[in-house]
Amino acid sequence: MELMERTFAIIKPDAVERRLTGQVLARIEAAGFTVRAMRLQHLTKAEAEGFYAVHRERPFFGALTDFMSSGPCVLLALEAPNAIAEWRTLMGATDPGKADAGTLRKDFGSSIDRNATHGSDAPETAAFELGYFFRGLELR
Ligand code: FUP
Repeated sequence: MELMERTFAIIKPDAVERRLTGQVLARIEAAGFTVRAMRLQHLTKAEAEGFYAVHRERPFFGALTDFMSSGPCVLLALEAPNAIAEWRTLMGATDPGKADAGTLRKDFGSSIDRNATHGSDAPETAAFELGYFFRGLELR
């Protein structure tokens, strides 16, 4: 049996504002992911800073956390075999200009700092990010 895995995903404020939520969710489900938890949430600046704490020394940290707290996000727990890597493949490269054809960031992202979606990059970050936003009861 294939080993199921969970990852944490965000439909970012740029995509929600442009009313792309439904299209992104359709692509998620068509690709075989099961949505295990989902919530619309307008992050505070402090919540965005906590989420991206690993990037706090980077020059783009202020702009990134301003953007992530600029409007509502859709927060998601996605499940599939090899979900972490599969979700990153479906998203495409961080910079939409470098993302492969058919990826979400290619199709829906505008720039490296408005790139439509987020996904955990490793099992440890998936565990942190899922726990940061979802309670155990929401993730059964
Ligand atoms: P990713 O894992 O693909 O989301 O990319 P990173 O962890 O490298 O970056 C996290 C977020 O920081 C990106 F989604 C967008 C933002 N970012 C910038 O705004 N400028 C940069 O030069 C790099 C990343």
